[in-house]
Amino acid sequence: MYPFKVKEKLTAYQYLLKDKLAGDKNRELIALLKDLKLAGRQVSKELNTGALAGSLGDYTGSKNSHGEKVKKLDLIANNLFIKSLENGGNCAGVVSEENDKILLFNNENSKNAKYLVLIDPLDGSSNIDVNVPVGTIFSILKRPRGVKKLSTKDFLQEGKKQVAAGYIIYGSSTIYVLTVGKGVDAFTLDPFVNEFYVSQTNIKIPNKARMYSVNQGNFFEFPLPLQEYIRWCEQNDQKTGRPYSLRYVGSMVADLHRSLLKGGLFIYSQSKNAPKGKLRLMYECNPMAFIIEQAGGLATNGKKNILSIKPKSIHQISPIFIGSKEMVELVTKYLRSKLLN
Ligand code: AHM
Repeated sequence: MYPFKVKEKLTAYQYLLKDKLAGDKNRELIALLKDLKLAGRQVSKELNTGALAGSLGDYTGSKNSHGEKVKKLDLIANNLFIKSLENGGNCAGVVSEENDKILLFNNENSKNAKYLVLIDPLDGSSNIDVNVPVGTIFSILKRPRGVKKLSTKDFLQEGKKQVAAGYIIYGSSTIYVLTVGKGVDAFTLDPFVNEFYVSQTNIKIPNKARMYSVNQGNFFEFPLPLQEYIRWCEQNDQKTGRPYSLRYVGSMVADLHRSLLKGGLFIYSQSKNAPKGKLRLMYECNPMAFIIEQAGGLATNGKKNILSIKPKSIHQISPIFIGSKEMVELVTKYLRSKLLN
C-alpha cells in the first residue's frame, strides 16, 4: 500500500500554481522553484548512473570553501544547479558550498531578479561512492529592496526571512520536499516520465519520538550536558519509552527526512574537534530549520532558535539540534542550563 495520501496526480508545478503559490505575484518564485527542480532531475540521473558514467570518486586536488575534499559529483551538481539558475533568469545571485564567494548573474533577466539562492548542491557527498542517500539543500531569500548592485552583505539575512526552502533527497526514490512558508509538501520523481508529482501534502513531524541521530563516535568530544542528554536517551525507562533508538546515516538530508516523517532528533553539536559544529548555517541549517518548523518541529543551536541567528559570513557554521519539538526542547534545556552558566 502506498503510504501517502495522494490527492490527485498533480505535478509540482501544477500544485504550486493551484494551491500554495496561487496568484500572479508568485510567478517568478514558481519559475525559480522549477529551475531548481530541473537541475535536481539531472543530478538524480547523474547519481543513478554514477559508476557507469565515471562520475564517482574524488575530484583530484580540489577542496571546497571548508577545506573538505571535493567529489566529482559535488562539482557536477554545482554546475548543473548554477547553470539552471542562470539560464532561468529568476535568481540574481547564488551562494554555494562549492564556491568561496557569491556568484552574481549578469544576463538581462537575472540582473533584476527578485530572489537569491543559497545552496548545498550535494550534501552528504562522502556517502556517494557507497550508494547511500545524499541530497541537495536550498534556501531562497528576497533581494533586499532597492539594492541594484548586490554584494555579500545582501545575502546575510536571518533564516526567518527565507521565502522558501527545500531539499531533494536522492534515495530509493528522488523526493523534492518544499516549504514556501505554508506547510511542507513532498513531490516524488516518476523516473519513467521524468516529472515530480505531489506525493504528500502538509507533512507534520510527530511532536515526540523515540529516535535520535548523532555521530556517537564523537561522544567524548561533546560538551558534558550533551553527553548527559545522550546517556538519558540510552537509559531504560518504560514511561518515556527509553532507551531510544540511535539512527545515523551521516547524510543530513537522509537523517532529517526520516525524522520529518517518523519523528526524531538530529544533532550536529559543537565538540572539542569542531568547537562551532560542522554544518553550514545559511544553506544547511536555515533551510532545514524552516522546513522542520513549518512541519511543527523546532531547531536550535543549543541556545537560540536557528532561524533567529544573524549570519556574519556566507559560509558560517553552527551547531544544530533539530527535529520533533519536545525532543529539541529537552536537549536545549540540558544545554542551556549548563552551557550558559
Ligand atoms: P559532506 O557534504 O561533506 O558529506 O558533509 C555534510 C555532512 C552532513 O550531511 C552530515 O550530517 C554530516 O556531514 C556528517 O558528518 P560526520 O561524518 O562528522 O558525522
